[in-house]
Amino acid sequence: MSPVTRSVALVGAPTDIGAGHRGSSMGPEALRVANLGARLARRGMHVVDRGNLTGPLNPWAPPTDGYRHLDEVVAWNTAVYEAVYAELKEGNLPVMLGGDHCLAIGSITAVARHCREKGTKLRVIWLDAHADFNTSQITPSGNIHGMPVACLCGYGPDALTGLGDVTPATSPDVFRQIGIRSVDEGEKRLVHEVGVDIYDMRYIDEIGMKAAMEEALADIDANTHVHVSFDVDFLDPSIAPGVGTTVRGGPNYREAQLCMEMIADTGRVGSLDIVELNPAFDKRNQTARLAVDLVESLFGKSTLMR
Ligand code: 6HN
Ligand code: MN
Ligand code: MN
Ligand code: MN
Repeated sequence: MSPVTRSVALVGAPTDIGAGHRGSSMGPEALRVANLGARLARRGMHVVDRGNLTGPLNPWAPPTDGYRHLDEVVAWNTAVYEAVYAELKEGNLPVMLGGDHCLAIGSITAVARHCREKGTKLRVIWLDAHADFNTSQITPSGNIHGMPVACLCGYGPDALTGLGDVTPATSPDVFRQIGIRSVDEGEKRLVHEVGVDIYDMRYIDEIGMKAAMEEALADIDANTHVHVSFDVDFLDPSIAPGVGTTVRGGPNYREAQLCMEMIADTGRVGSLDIVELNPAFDKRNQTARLAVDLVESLFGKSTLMR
């Protein structure tokens, strides 16, 4: 671990604009109630909570041309992009508190720009049950939280693929997707076509979380910025019921903890999204508390005795 005190900036983005269920708009507050800031401070980090960004309300409208709420999604992502870029520019480690996963378009577009300016290599560790690689042509729902990785790789509407300094913001080789177990028909064809590196649950079950993570983290070096996009539905719903899109067969607590500890061991984590937490589906904030516990592991809390 680096000896310098990391300055962490919490940036709330309270919206469910890209989701198929209402309620992830309450995610930032649930994470605060679960003591995210104090827990990270206890790990020796300097934590500032920037409060919440603002943006349009959710009109809860049907899809138009394959997208639900495109204008509102653009507005929220523009706010996230600017806020996350400003934190990186100041040397802070931004933690974007979602909100649904469409907001990763803004945060990762900002991180990609920061990496280009710094000359660092970007790696995105995408922890999710879903590949989030739909387009307006193939989406079964029109919900943009199913599209962020595609948008970041240039497959999406101009207003989202061109949010940053360069279009597209990233490319498929930047991503390592872990925990995937629910991918739509057309989406599956597309991720194969563009070559996204996916560590699905079948693979993790067969070789184990340790070997899977060793592969996923293999080419991270001293000049790599690791961005973690933590969709809470990555976790098995038996331990994490507080999400709108539960999919059975996810990592258990020990697997998730190992995954986070191994990412922490790289020492290269430079930014984080915590998304899709939906308190309307949670029980006594347990999923928020679990997410906070795992984020502590991501920032160096270790069960290791040797
Ligand atoms: N997430 N593949 C489904 C869709 O509607 O596109 C679900 C997406 C879920 C997205 O959980 O971030
Ligand atoms: Mn997701
Ligand atoms: Mn998901
Ligand atoms: Mn950096």
